[in-house]
Amino acid sequence: MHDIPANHPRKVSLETRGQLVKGFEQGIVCIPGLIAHGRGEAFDYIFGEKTNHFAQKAIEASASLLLLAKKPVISVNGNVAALCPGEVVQLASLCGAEIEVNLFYRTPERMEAIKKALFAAGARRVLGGEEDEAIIPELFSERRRVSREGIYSADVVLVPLEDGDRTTALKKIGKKVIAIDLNPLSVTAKAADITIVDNVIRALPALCTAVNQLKPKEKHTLEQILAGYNNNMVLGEALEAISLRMKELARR
Ligand code: PTJ
Repeated sequence: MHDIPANHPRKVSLETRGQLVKGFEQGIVCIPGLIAHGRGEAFDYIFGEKTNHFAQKAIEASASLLLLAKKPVISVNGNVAALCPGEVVQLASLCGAEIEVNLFYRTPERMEAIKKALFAAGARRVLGGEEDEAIIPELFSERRRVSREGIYSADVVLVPLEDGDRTTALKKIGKKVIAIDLNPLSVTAKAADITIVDNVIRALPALCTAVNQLKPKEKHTLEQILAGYNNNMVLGEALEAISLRMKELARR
């Protein structure tokens, strides 16, 4: 990949694309993953490429839920493994979560390449692809195949950057789902218990910070944060932010 000049106005965005292209070359990211990133980028541009107040609220609620969980699991796909493997490992260790590879466009080669990237980032255990996998009912994509020790027996599942149907299926079998999705209109964003409308490259580090800050708090404080959280309201705030930003840009 080309080096991006230090003063290029789109440096971070271009470098992020570069990470995905490298991930594709290493067999981690699939071609549709590159397209999915483009959709995310478009929303991120409108949101001002920053962690907005609605995302921060969701991050705090997510940190509380992860800390209260008995068995939290972080689900990892190709894009997340290419963009933030270190943050996945850090978050898992901070909140005692399992890491599980779960892919929509699943091949044995991609499962292995993603596991390798996570181990290289410091993971000690990565689930996914075991011989005695469990099946999530009413889910017909490859994502239905999950680890018995991971997503299948989890109480809270974090699904950064997801496609539509799995969150609904996970909810039907009693899981609490935290999604990270820049599109506040997506099926996943609407179905999740908590939706962090932010770029994974900012949301995962911010989630690590929030978990660190909330870790010493009493259980009832975390429960109060969760009780005061309303995902529909947060998604509404994200949509309002889009509308305000458009008006602001139109006035310039
Ligand atoms: O690695 P695999 O095989 O599991 O496949 C992964 C993809 C991403 C290809 C698959 O899950 C897919 O097709 O996803 P969708 O339906 O395109 O949905 C991806 C969602 O993530 C969209 O709503 C995007 O706006 C959003 N998104 C893309 N990039 C980011 C993002 N959200 C947060 N941060 C991003 N960097």
